Formats: sequence, C-alpha cells, structure tokens
Amino acid sequence: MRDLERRGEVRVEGREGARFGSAARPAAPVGMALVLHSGSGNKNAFKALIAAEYTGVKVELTKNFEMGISNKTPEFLKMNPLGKIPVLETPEGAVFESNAIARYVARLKENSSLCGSSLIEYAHIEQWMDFSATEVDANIARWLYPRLGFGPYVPALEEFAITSLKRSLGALNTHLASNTYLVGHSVTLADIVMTCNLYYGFLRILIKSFTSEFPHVERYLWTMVNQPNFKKVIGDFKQAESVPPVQKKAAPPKESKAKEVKKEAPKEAPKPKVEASEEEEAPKPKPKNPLDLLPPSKMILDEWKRLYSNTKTNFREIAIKGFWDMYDPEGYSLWFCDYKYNDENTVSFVTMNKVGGFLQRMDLCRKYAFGKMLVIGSTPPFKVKGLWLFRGQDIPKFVMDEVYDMELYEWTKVDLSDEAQKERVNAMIEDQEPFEGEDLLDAKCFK
Ligand SMILES: N[C@@H](CCC(=O)N[C@@H](CS)C(=O)NCC(=O)O)C(=O)O
Repeated sequence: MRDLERRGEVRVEGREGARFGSAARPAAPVGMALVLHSGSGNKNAFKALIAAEYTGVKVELTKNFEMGISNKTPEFLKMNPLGKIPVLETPEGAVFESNAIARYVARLKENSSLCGSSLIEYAHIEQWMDFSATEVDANIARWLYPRLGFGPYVPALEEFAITSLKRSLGALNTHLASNTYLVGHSVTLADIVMTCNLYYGFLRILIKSFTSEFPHVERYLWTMVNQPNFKKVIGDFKQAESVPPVQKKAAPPKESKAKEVKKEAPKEAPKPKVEASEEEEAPKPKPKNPLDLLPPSKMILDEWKRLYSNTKTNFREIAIKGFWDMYDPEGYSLWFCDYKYNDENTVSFVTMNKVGGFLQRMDLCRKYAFGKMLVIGSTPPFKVKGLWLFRGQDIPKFVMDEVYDMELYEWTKVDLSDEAQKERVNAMIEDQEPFEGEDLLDAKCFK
C-alpha cells in the first residue's frame, strides 16, 4: 500500500496493516473532497478540518448549512440519528462524533504522525482524547451551558463543575510542565482534540484570572493555536474577558385574573371568543405590592440609602448613628443571612459572581430593601454572610418565591435587644475588617 500521493486522494490502495487492524482504505475518486456537515466556527468540526490540514486529505464544509434545519432533515437523520453536527460523509458511509471523524481523517494518510507510531503511543493518544472529552470539555460545558440558558442553572452543580475542571486542568498543567505536546514530540490527534476543546473554553468562559492558575496549559493553548495548520482553521481569537451572566429564566405562565373570575361565576353566559381575547389584552391595573399596604413608616428607605452612599469619612459617627436614628423597628426588620454551602466556595471569583448574581436577582425588591453581603476569608473555602433590611416584619413573600438564592441561605431575624447582634449589624454595614477575625475578600451593597 502506498501513501496518499496528493492532497485530496482518498482511494483504496490496499490494507493498512497492524496499526488499525486490517481496515481497508476507502474508495473515492481522486481529488474528491469529503463533505463535513457543520456550520463554520464549530469547534467539533475544527478537529477534522485541522487533521485534514496535517494529512492533506480534502475535507469541505457542506454549503449553506443552517443549524436546526439542515441537521434535522430525514437525509441528515439517516447519517446521525441524533441530528447533531458534525457528520462526515465518506464514500463508504457517514461518520458522526467529532473525535471519530478526526480519527478517520487522520488515518486516511498512512503512517500519519497524528496517529502515533507504537502501541503505547496509540494508547496515550486515545487516553488524552478521552480525557479531553470527559474531563475537560464536559466540565466546561457543565459550567457554560446552564449560564447560556441551555439547561437549569444550579449553583451547587456549577461549583462542582468548576472544581472538577480545576482538577483536570491541574493534571494537564503538570503533564505540560515537561512536555510540549501531549504525546511524543510532535502534534498528534490528542493535541488537535484538546486544543479545540480548550479553544472553545478560552473563547467563552475561561477568563484570564481562572486560567492563570494553569500557566503550562495557557502556554500550550496559545502555542498550538498559532501553529499554521491550526490557525488556518481556527483563525484569531481573544480570551473571554468575563464569565457569561446567567440568563434570566422566562417567568412561568400565571393564571390570569380574568380566568379566576370566570371560574367563580359559572352562571354568567360565556362570552364570544373574540371578546375574551380582547379582555385579556386590555391593560390591567398593576396589583399593589402588599408591602405598600403596610402602615406608613417614619423611616424613608431612600434617605438611609443616600446617607450610606454619601458618607465618606467618620462612617460610624455619621452613617451608623444616622441609621439607628432613622430605624423604625415597627415598619422594618433586620435579618442576618448565612450561606448554607460555604464548603463549595472554593473559587474566589465564582463566589463573588454568585453574590453578584444574587444581588441582581434582588432587583425586584429595591424599593423595599437594603442589603450588605460579605465574602469572608483570604483563602478558600470563603464564607458568605449578609445583613438585610426589609420593609415589614417578615422577609417579603414575593422575594422568597421569586429569588431562588434565598433558600441557599439560613435567615435569622436580628434581635435588637442583644447588643452583640446590634454591633454585628454595625460591622456589616461598615464592612469592618477584620470581620469576625477574618479578612474580607469582597463586600457588596444592595441599595
Ligand atoms: N459528542 C458530539 C457532540 C455533538 C454536538 O453536541 N453537536 C451540537 C453542536 S456543537 C449539535 O449539533 N446540537 C444540535 C442538537 O442537539 O440538536 C461530537 O463531538 O460530535
């Protein structure tokens, strides 16, 4: 059997020998390109395209691919029953799963250095390809996709994904401290797969403050993407500058008042359909928040917020004293909150982002609340504790119902007859450091 003679030849010339068992090479007219079904810019498709650059096999992206349409046609589903991309059409049939496709393209060239040259090298290449898929890519996806709205966002699961990713990147970093490539002394399929997965992570979510813990991984990624065969496919890109914010969930549909009224008044003749829909579309008066129906309070929340914001010096004497002068224990209540899962706060910026997200979600009660949230400690795991002032004597029900973070905290009403608790309120309003004997990593205010 001879090697492919020119870029683009993928015809059968004989049997491949020991490396891949007795697999025969596929038949294809000389010069004919294999068709890769995918949109451009798909990191899974990049694997085959980069392998093709190394082997000289001709692979072309299908024309006019439309995600969600082209990959859901009956013809496409015959090639991949999941309707996922990429899919490679070969003269012998279709192949799905991007690693399998990249292997196929690499193996089209006899003795391709991408595939290794000894049994142990083949095993190590497979080892790193599997590691890349299951320990790196899967954890990036578990972190990123819920944030983009592809699946439920569960803070505890995010923490777990990040911890697992750090563990994997730590192991990869150690390996790369003394190896330029994952296996042997040149680029293999393992590097192609790992680089495509890391590239996507760096592009979307792995910001510099996260990756700087893994300097050999950083060096590896930037070296690999600048290899000409990678660069031709991936092009230039910049590392993400922020972790994507969690997409707001769509509000669950609520039963309309109109429907309730109809249920309670069965005797009334049903209205014609057109009228009912007009009725639903008519603007309804906004229901009053129950907190607006409370007896008026002498404490004007905005005045307190202004005093807090404008006090730059002598905070104790001016702001804290002013707070207690204004405070109306009948119209408002104070609450301590304590995060229940502090053990999971192992990554500083993730912990800070988590608190930031909580404050964003509290936006719905800005008229009725003031809060301080402290991230405590100089080494992980960080503690998250807070102080909240709410209108009324209870934590407002609409906040408990609508802000899921609320149940991640233990809530304790401040006992104003206890001087120690009052002093703790002061310390939290003031961001006093050390707080309960520890440094503050961050202090955020909700006002
Ligand atoms: N393990 C697969 C993953 C393929 C995959 O998830 N493809 C996504 C785009 S990157 C897709 O086609 N999704 C469409 C769908 O889920 O219907 C591979 O490596 O090829």
